[in-house]
Amino acid sequence: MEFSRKECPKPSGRVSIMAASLTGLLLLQAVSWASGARPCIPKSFGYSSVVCVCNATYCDSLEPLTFPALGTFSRYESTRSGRRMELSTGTIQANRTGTGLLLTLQPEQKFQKVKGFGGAMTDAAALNILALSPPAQNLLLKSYFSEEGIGYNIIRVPMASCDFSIRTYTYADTPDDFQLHNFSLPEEDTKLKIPLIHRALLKISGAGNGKVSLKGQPGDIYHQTWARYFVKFLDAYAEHKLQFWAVTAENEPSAGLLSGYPFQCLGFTPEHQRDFIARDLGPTLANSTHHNVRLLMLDDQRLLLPHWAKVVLTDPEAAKGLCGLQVLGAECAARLLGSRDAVQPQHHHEPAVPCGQLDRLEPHITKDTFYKQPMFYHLGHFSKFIPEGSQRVGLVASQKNDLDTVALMHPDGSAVVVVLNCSSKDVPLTIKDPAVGFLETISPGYSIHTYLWRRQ
Ligand SMILES: *[C@@H]1O[C@H](CO)[C@@H](O)[C@H](O)[C@H]1NC(C)=O
Ligand SMILES: *[C@@H]1O[C@H](CO)[C@@H](O)[C@H](O)[C@H]1NC(C)=O
Ligand SMILES: *[C@@H]1O[C@H](CO)[C@@H](O)[C@H](O)[C@H]1NC(C)=O
Ligand SMILES: *[C@@H]1O[C@H](CO)[C@@H](O)[C@H](O)[C@H]1NC(C)=O
Ligand SMILES: CC(=O)N[C@H]1CO[C@H](CO)[C@@H](O)[C@@H]1O
Repeated sequence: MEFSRKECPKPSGRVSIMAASLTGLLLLQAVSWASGARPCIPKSFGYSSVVCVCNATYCDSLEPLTFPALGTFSRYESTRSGRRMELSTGTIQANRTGTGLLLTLQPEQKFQKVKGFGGAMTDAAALNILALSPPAQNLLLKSYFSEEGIGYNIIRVPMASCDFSIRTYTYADTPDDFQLHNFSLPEEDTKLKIPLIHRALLKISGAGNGKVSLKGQPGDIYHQTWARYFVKFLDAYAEHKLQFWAVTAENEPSAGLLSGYPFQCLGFTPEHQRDFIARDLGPTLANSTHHNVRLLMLDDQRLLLPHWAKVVLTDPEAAKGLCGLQVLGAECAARLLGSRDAVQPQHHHEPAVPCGQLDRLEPHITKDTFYKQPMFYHLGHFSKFIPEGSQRVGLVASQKNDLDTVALMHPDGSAVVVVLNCSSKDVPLTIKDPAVGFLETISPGYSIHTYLWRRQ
């Protein structure tokens, strides 16, 4: 039994890396950095992992997604020790050679379909991105939205200010203006977010119609007016040639119910949201030129499910207006450099809220540089390989284990499996696809892998 592992490729190197399986057979062969892909320039801030440093002339990138030949598979690996989505290829075996954990794909067991992956274009994000020089901004947007990056296809846009703004505003600050005559977009939208959204959309291939999803962040007006405010917002963005895929009825409705919650918010109980959707927002949207924009509910923490969904969906009028629900992940994740958050520009505007205080660990700012955190690549292990329309399918483990796994089928029938090992041990592993055979591999300690193969 032998493991062989070389160091991460250096920027200059075009090395091939080999990883040997436990059986001694050479199953995985690393692919050298091809012309399009550029390796991470790692930097450690003394936390468990590293960040990748980008500037105006250099940023690590990936090849556009290509599929391995039938009978072979691609493996993309990121590790705490510093690998970042490194590609290797392996041969699918007719018979199982490994022992230990077996994960069996069950394509007939079908779950949800995926719309996509993305991030939020908040005021703080826009200010930070625009603090970089235009070439560095481009590399940042490419990292997120292009085929050489992690292929995000969804952008969440807060309506008016939110907890990532540097001032508090709505689009209709005139009291008792129930017809919203004074509705207008401030410079945060017209000068910061909208131009950046356009540039991001240019990076997304095939995103000509610019559909984006959005999050709401309310002011304090009556329900009909509040519903009209949604339509006014969609109208205003449409004037800037941005058409939305969906709106959420309210961002984090439960937060507004906590006394002393420090951010701008509007509290909704599930019953209140149900009635607002049924009587106001649903009909108002349906009767507007934006009737094709989907309406999503909840947009809050997962632990509110399934109760929230049950309450709202019991009303047929509310259910009629809704297309789905949205669950938030860790929006305000701790931002220790080299620990978890996605991208950290060195330039830095404080959001108006405590979240911003977590950012202060950065070194001080002079250079036109941004850092891609481990979380960026972690998300990339999903976003780059799981296109819109993919469907989650069954993946059954032969024994109890600590790893997190998920399997999906692309619309064209190719398979994707993501394996996360959050502990220190290297573990041999076999993925069985009844249609093609066995993928023998290893899940190294503190690693995330994406596997990709054709099934026909
Ligand atoms: C940008 O990064 C590259 C790669 O690390 C480096 O060679 C170059 O000197 C950097 N440019 C500036 C202006 O710091
Ligand atoms: C693979 O297994 C089949 C039976 O399942 C057997 O007939 C065949 O000889 C095996 N092939 C190899 C290369 O071991
Ligand atoms: C609101 O709009 C009205 C009519 O368009 C205008 O007269 C008024 O000055 C506006 N008020 C504010 C506060 O912008
Ligand atoms: C739908 O819109 C039209 C014109 O915009 C308006 O006259 C009508 O009252 C609206 N209907 C509802 C149910 O809101
Ligand atoms: C792939 C895999 O089996 N992952 C392992 C990650 O580490 C834990 C702890 O050692 C194992 O239990 C998992 O099985």
